[in-house]
Amino acid sequence: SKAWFTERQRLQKQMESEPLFGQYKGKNVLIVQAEAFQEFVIGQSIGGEEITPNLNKLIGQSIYFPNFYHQTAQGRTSDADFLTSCSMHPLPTGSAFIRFAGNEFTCAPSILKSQGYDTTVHHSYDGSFWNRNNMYHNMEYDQFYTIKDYTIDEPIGWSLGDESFFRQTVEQLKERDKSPFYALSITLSSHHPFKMPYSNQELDVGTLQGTILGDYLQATHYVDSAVGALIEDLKAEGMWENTILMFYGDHDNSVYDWKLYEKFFGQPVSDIDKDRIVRKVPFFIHLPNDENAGVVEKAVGQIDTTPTLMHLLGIPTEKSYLMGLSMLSEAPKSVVFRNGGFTDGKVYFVPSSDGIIANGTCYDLTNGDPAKTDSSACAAGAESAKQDLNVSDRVIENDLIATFKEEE
Ligand code: GP9
Repeated sequence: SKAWFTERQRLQKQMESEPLFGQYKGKNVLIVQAEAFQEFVIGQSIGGEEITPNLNKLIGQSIYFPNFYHQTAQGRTSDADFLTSCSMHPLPTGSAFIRFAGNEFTCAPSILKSQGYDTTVHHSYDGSFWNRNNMYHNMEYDQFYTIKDYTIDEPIGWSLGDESFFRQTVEQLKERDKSPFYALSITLSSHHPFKMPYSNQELDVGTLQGTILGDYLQATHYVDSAVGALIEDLKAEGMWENTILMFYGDHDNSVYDWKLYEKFFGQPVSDIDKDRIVRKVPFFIHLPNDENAGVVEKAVGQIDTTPTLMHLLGIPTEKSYLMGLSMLSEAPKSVVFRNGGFTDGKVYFVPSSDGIIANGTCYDLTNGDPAKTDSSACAAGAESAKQDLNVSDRVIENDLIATFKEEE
């Protein structure tokens, strides 16, 4: 496991000579982790209206990754947080936040704290959910703002509507008045089963009215408008131009009634499309002055989030234990899923339930429509995916980062 990380750190070190490394040194960072926010709604319309007009507009002003995959497992939102902040795989069972909150990790907040950043995390729900209180303490956040720190002036679903949540989060950052800051804000309004108050159901979803997918579209439309308001607020407060904003979805929506999706898309959905719809979430990086905007098609995953951020901020990671690689680098990479599947953008591997690689299904992605191909085309990638998952599990289950650090 140590050798695996030594090799990874060598690759990360190489990336320090790439053009974007350190271009945004010292900038503030605001991350939005959006509840159950999937990629398939981006760019789509229903009843003549765009579902996500604000995010659609943001595509032209950001680095946008349409092939960004969530890699979560049973730990759901906590897995997304662990993947993106700590750059390790989730566990095969349970949540690392709950099972190993006392371990040594090298997560974004502690790395940034050591670089002089003020680090905060904001989520308007009970601080004990997913064992966040303990895990965030371990991750060395300066402060965790929970439901106790918010005024519930827009009640939606489990707690507070995202629009008010964002507004109060910006107020909290203003009150702290510390620079540079790193803030993670975790939304909640679009939580399953996606029932929004009637007055927030703005779309005409037609025949999807009264279905869970129709409700989901209404919820994502609401989240999009909350993000639009957040951007306006950041501009009004003079924070927009000195802050890196990242936005990504945490995991899928648990809606697997494919008849509903076929109605929505107006066409049948193939097995491989189902797999990819479930796994893809959007990822945006907005840089000051809309710099470096463009769509990057390469396959990337949640585990690459912290290495990408460190790349932009110019913070070396060879003393950290991060399993991902910067999405901004040219280096080839592949995205590993907890079930042993993976994609490198050229092939996409769906493992069989017996775990035998030769029994899995390998798709060729290079000719437009994904086509089944011989499983041998995925064999090496699947082997390496298995190894990555084993390394991650071994390190977490035996608290090996603590050992590595002792040996440094
Ligand atoms: C609760 C929220 C939801 O605090 O993060 O978590 P989920 O149920 O989506 O894993």
